[in-house]
Amino acid sequence: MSNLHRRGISGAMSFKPVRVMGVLNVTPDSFSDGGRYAEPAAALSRARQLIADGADMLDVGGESTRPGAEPVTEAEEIARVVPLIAAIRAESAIPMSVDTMKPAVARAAVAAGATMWNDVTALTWSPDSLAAAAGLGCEVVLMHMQGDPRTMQVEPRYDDVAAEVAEELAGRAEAAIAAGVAREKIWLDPGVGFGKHMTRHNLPLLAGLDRIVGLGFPVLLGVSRKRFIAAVDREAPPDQRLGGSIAAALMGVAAVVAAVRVHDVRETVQAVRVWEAIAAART
Ligand code: HH2
Repeated sequence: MSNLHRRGISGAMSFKPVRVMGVLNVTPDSFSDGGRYAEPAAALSRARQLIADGADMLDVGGESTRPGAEPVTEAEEIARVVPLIAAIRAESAIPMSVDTMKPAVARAAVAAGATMWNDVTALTWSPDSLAAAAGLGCEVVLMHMQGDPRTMQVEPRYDDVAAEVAEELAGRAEAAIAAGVAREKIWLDPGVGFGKHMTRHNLPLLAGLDRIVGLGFPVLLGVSRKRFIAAVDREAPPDQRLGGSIAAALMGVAAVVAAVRVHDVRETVQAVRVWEAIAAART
């Protein structure tokens, strides 16, 4: 059975709508929204807007992972994300991840109400990461990256990108389980744009998403506003990449990812609901 069939047509039993995760970056330098929500009041009102727009989950980040980004101290990152997570939790039960590599930030965020640790280093940043995730008992996203944010775009190399990413993610999932993370808490993410050539790697990775979905864990896909969109079409700043973001997110829906991580929640929710409604109407 094709993935398309699994997502939409094989009957209500197997039909699971894709979830939309709204991005909330409280950083001065994120690639598409840096500086816009650095003030606490602006960040909280953005969170409310994302929820009103139909977000099923939120992802709060206090350190940019864009290529070449400078690291942030633990204390600074905690100061950025923890009060915001607590303020959102005070008014909403929405599932919420913290986008961080640092175990101390993840611990503080979960104590404040985060339900998921989104780690772009797949629990490799610190020797304490695996044990910290096991101890927290929250959901955890293991994202694939070749290299680290400062150097990852210098010269990424793969022979078969989708197969290699799938194999490495399977290895990280095994490591997490061996360290005591419950299997059902683990999500995988192919890490589009993280140590991948703009078109030579990101496109075959997206075309081969079923390799990663086939590992049997829920998959989170982040394509929103990423640079490869401008490389495929024409040069455009991040906030003018909505069409490409939606097209790539729908490729994920077709491949049966569990959730898409996006900046433009309302538009993406509308696109995936229409996609799913048409798929469900097939006979
Ligand atoms: N992409 C970004 C950041 N975190 N986490 C996961 N799991 N998957 C992704 O694809 C992903 C991620 C980059 O986007 P953004 O948060 O908008 O920018 P920045 O890292 O500059 O804050």
